[in-house]
Amino acid sequence: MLKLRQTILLAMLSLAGTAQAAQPVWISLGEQGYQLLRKLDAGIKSQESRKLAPNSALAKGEADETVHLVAVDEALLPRLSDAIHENLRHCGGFIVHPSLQEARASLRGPAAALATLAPSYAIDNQATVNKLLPQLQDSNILGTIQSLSGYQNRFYTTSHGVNASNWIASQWKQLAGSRSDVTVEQFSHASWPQKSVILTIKGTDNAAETLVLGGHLDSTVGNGTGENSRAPGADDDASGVASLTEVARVLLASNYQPRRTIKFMAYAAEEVGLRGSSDIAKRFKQQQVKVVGALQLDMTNYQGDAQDIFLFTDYTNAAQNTFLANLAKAYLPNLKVGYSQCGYACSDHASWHAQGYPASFPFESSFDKSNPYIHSSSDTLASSGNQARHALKFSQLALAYAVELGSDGPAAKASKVAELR
Ligand code: IPO
Ligand code: ZN
Repeated sequence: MLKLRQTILLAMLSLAGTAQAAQPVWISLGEQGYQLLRKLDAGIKSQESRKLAPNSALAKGEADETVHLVAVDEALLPRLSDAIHENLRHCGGFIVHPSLQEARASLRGPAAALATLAPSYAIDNQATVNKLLPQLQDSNILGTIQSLSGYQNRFYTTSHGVNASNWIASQWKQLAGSRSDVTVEQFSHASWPQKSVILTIKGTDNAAETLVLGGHLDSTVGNGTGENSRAPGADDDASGVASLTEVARVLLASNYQPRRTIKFMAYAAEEVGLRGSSDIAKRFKQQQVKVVGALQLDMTNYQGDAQDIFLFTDYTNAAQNTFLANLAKAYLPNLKVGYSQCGYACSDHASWHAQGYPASFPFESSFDKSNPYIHSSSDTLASSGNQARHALKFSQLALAYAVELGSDGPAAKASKVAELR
């Protein structure tokens, strides 16, 4: 009798399982996030844990952290994201891995960097940068934020989220015009319908080396975000995509031709574990694309603190961060630069960092004074004061970054020229 009841119960459970399409996925997360996860489901157990050595190759801020590898039901992820956001004032806070094997690899730390990646951080393109900087206009950024936050939401599974990706692709195609060295593509992800968008300006003579400037196109209001949820995501992260769109506009309108290849990316599915950028960074690593630097703009338009731009020191590359501080000093001397940390893989820069690529994350405020409206229906332009002057500073820094790193040719060629003289 007991046996029969158990069998029926099991059959019901498995039926319920198919109806809900509950999918186990592998995630990694820090100690605090793990404890919150166990509050949501006490049955969950870490498959593997690793204590990060205080002076490992990982950047500071990641020190002393235990990282856990856990299999969880995919349907639990939005609730986990919420719990982390509410309790730790973090969002995301975990990384989704496509397989146990890849999850294990990630726990071993950032993949070894490709051997050739050591760009010169010389600042020597003053003429171009100073000509282009004044062309960046906050009114254009404002317009893009308005359009993107006008979508009901940009969640990675909704029709609106799909439409927002298509809209960015069509805007970026307009910027590209008829230039044959500029392409716009949508990167399809296997597990959800929202595509990432990539605009590429092909390098003239050092095209294999690539710069990535990215932000995420999706938005969320956390647990249960669906077709009818209102998630304007004006700051998180319409602002970052808008800052980048303005940089692309000015570079293309001026017919700037980089020597290295420059890629602008609007990532899908950041809010659910950096999934879009993780797919792309892994693909690039697999194809041995020489990414000499990745810059992430996620939240650029809410000034929460006295300083203008905060460089996040964890999950980022210290040398590239110093380069950004030097760019600000050289080109934007009125801006105050601060430093802060997330304490976890808080945005898409962490996806590039995890693959061993140099990544940086200039952010709108310190961690402690960050925008309190994100992940709610109040993340509107009004909550950022109906302006885009703060976001403009990030366009300026990103343009200087794109031109200074984008204008470098192959080192061997440069020395050959020197020999001939
Ligand atoms: C984010 C949020 C707050 C802070 I401080 C730093 C970074 C990233 C935000 N876009 C997010 O929700 N990531 O999941
Ligand atoms: Zn967010």
